[in-house]
Amino acid sequence: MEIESLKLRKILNSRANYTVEAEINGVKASAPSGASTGTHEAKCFVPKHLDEVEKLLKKLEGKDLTQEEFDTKLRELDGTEDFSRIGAAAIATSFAFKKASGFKTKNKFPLPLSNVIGGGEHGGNTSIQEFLILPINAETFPEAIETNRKIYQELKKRYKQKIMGINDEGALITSMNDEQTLKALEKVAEKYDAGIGLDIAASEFYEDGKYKMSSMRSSMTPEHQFKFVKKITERFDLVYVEDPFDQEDFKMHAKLTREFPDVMICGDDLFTTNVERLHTGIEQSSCNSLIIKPNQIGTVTEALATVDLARQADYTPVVSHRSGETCDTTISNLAVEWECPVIKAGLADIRTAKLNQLMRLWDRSENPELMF
Ligand code: 2PG
Ligand code: MG
Repeated sequence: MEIESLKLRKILNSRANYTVEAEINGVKASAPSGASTGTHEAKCFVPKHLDEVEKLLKKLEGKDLTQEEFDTKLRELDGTEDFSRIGAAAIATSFAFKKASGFKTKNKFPLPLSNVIGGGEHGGNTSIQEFLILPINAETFPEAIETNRKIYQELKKRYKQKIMGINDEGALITSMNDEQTLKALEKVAEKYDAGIGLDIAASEFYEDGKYKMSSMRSSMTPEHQFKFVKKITERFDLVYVEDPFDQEDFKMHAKLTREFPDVMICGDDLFTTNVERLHTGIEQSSCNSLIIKPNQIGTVTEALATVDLARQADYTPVVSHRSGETCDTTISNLAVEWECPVIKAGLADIRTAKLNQLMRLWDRSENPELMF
């Protein structure tokens, strides 16, 4: 695609912080941002002198490039390993380029994995960051959305006295601790035939060799953490467990994957959408699934390379939003184009943009089907 015009600007995100919006040939896209970020992620900040970054990237105007060439140019112009020069402008422009060149439409759709109760870095009283539901028995995308929506609404009604608000991802904040939350969720999820998942985001409470879950008043060694995760996975029949251990602990992730080969054991902070880190994971058999957040690596091309490697190694790619979001819907289209069986997003607030985009694509598709 020929780049006729490229512009950058600051816009607000869901946390009332600034993020970067890019506009290429009149098509806009913006960068998301995380709160529980992995150490090995690309830097996704708003550059202090955005006008200078814009000037730098404007060198690409007039060029006719493929997505891969465009993303390589971004790397060259930035000149650092982790995009510490152009920050969030990398993923914003890479998304805008992809959007402007068009997505492939397919008829296979991801299953929505929805964050319904939350805590940790996103706000809430649990140390576990996300209590998720996966509508494993849904036969269509609208049916899947309806299951998750009903669960969210029923939680709101049933636990009214215990609900204190909603957090950064539109998930409910309650007065319950982690185990009480699981018990409460179990009742509602069972009723609607959905599976329960967790994003433990354990790196956020791993300190000096111990997992310190303040909500549970516990401080656990890695072995104890393993036993705890094993216990709740069995007791609540979890279908999905993300980041149960620290982001450097490939071994423990491998041990849990051996124990539960049929549960999606998913690496987010562990892999950071990075091919090299996924290679390490594959060598050690750590996890059988991974989170795909394009802004963790900085470009669409590199995120796709990670998806390709995941597929070769039989890891399930889960395309995911970030806790700091905009109404950008690029990841919804990418989940379809890349045939990723699951998409992780919230159900309420600004997050509906991603799910509504998938509703539209489903509606327009001739013979749509769920991939999961
Ligand atoms: C996660 C994400 C999204 P954040 O940990 O999976 O839910 O959170 O964007 O804050 O890293
Ligand atoms: Mg995560």
